[in-house]
Amino acid sequence: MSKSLDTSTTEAEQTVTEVIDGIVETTPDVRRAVADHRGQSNSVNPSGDDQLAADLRADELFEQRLLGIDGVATYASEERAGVEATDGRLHVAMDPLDGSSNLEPNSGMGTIFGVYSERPPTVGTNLLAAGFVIYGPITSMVVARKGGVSEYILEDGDKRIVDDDVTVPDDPTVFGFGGGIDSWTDEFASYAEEIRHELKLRYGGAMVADINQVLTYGGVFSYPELESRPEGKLRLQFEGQPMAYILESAGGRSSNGEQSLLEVEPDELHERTPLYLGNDDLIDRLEANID
Ligand code: AHM
Ligand code: MG
Repeated sequence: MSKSLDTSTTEAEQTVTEVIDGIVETTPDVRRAVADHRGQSNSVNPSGDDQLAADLRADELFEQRLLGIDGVATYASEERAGVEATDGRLHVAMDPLDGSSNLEPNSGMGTIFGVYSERPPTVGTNLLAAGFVIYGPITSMVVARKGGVSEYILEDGDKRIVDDDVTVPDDPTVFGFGGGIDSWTDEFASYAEEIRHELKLRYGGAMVADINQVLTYGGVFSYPELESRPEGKLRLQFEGQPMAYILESAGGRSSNGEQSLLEVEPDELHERTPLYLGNDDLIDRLEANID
C-alpha cells in the first residue's frame, strides 16, 4: 500500500508537472523510435498482442525518463507484466504506443498516460491527471488536470499551448466503433444502426486519434463488448481510465456499459473493458440501449 497523499499538495502538483514535461521531452526520441523500429519484435505483451520493436522502445524510453523523477513511485505499462517501483509518491500508467498496428500503413498513433495517487491496479477516481500525445502530421498533446483540458503542439521536446479550454462540442458529428460488425452484440448493433444515420463515420484504428476526433467535432467512440469477448479489447488502467478522465473533464461522459469507467475497480493490472466515450446524451442512449 502506498502512503496516503493529500492530492492538493504542491509536491504532488509539482510531480504531475514533471511527468507531463518528461513525456513532452521524450516524444522526439519516441518519434525516432517509431521510424527506426517498424518491424515485429517476436514477443507478445501481457494482453497477448504482438509487440512491435517500436512498442518496446517507446516503453523503455518512458520508463527510464519517468522513473527518474523523484516524486514518481511506480511505472506500469501495457507492454510489461509487472509494476516497476522506486521511491516516490505518485504512480504513472501508460500505453507507450497506442495504435501501433497503424505503423505499417503509416497512420496516426500516440501515447496515453495517467498519473494516479494509488499504485495500479486502482480506480480511475485516483487519477490526478491524464493525457495523450498524437504522432500525426504534427505532434500534439492533450492534458486533463485540475478539472480542465488543454491542447498543446509539441516541438523539439517543448510544448506550446493552442487551446486552454478543450470541451466536447455540443452538436456531435462523428462516430467510430471498433470490432467487426458481425462480432457486435445485437444490442450494440441496434445502437450503431441508429448512430450511423445521425453521425459521420470516423474510425482510424488508433484510439488516441479517434478520441481526438470526438474532442474536436463531438460524437462517440467505442470499442464495445463483443459476442466472443465480453470484456472488449482495450485495457482499463492504461487506456480506458485515462481517456475517461480526459473526456469527463472536457464535459463528456465515459461508460463501460453500466457506469463511468472512472468508478470501475480493476482486479488486475491488464484487465480489459468495453469502452464508450463521448457526448453525454450519446452515452446515456448507449447505456439505455444495451441495458
Ligand atoms: P494497441 O494499444 O495495442 O495499439 O491497441 C489499441 C488499439 C486502439 O488504439 C484502437 O482503438 C484499437 O486498438 C484498434 O483495434 P482494431 O485494429 O481491432 O480496430
Ligand atoms: Mg493501446
